[in-house]
Amino acid sequence: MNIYRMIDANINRVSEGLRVLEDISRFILEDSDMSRSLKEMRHIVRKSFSDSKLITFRDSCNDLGLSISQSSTIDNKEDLLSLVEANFKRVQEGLRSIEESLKVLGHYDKSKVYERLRYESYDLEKKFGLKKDFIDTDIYGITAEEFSLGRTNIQVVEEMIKAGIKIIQYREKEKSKLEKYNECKAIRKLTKDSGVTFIVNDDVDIAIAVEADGIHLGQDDMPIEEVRKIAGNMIIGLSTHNIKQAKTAVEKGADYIGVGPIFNTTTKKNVEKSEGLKYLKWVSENIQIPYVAIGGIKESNIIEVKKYGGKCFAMISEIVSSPDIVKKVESIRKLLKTI
Ligand code: 3NM
Repeated sequence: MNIYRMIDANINRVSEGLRVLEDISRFILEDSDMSRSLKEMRHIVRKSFSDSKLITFRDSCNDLGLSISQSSTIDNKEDLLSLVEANFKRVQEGLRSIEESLKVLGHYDKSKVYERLRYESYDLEKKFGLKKDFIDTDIYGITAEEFSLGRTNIQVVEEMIKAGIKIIQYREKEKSKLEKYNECKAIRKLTKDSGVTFIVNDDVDIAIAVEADGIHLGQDDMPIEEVRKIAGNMIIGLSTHNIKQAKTAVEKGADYIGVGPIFNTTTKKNVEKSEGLKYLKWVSENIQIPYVAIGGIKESNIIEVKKYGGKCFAMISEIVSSPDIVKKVESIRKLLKTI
């Protein structure tokens, strides 16, 4: 049956991806723990079929798996990071395909094993330590059309990109789903063409549909663990307002946290209170994942935020309400260099 051939091809794909990653961790990064974990995963993938009837189908179609792997250009990567990313993707896609095929065949227990392996692979990718540090940048731009002086979100994003902002979040509370989807699709194209990280606020479905780099959640949104199940390895950010929320975000697997509001803001409705700068200082000293300071940050107070441990600064009104976004960003950057 063709579905067994599909499983076989994917077993090969997953094992090959794991082998490449294992070799990188062993010979280049010299990370024996990582290399062992990847090896164990590879053995589980191989072994889980050797004790089953499926093996008969595997042997009969080795050629297919081989030809797929030989025609693949996945290893033509110019740098290690791209190679690692591509191979984790290959592993995760293969695991998902096997998982779904097994469900169709009625092998539900085995399909659960593959689902677990897929989640483990997300963790390993994070631990691999080669993931792009997407927040290793100074300014985090966020859209808000109502404060954009009559400009559209698309025009503002174009300005932000021109200004050299490297991470942009689409945040729009009042528009319809379709309007948001259309804008996100256009922004995805602009950000992709310019190598800017693109995050969608709240709407996990839109983030997935437009292939955004990440999704940003609030405390009242779906739990991170659930979002992780559908968003896979996408960046997941979470707004936090106090120490307890920050600790929980880390435990639940957030890739970064928003820390705020640092100062009073009228941009976000019903924002939770926070100890602002004091909370930011605590995060800077105690939290190991990336964080972004947010809430009421302006050119006039950003130095203070930096002194309390701010490294990446999210600003809405200060940027989108500026008549000349390029000049505003230039001026903020110049100021940030003074301390
Ligand atoms: N989140 P402005 S404060 C979207 O504290 C948002 O989590 C916040 O807008 C939080 O830069 C905020 O105009 C609004 O003050 C930030």
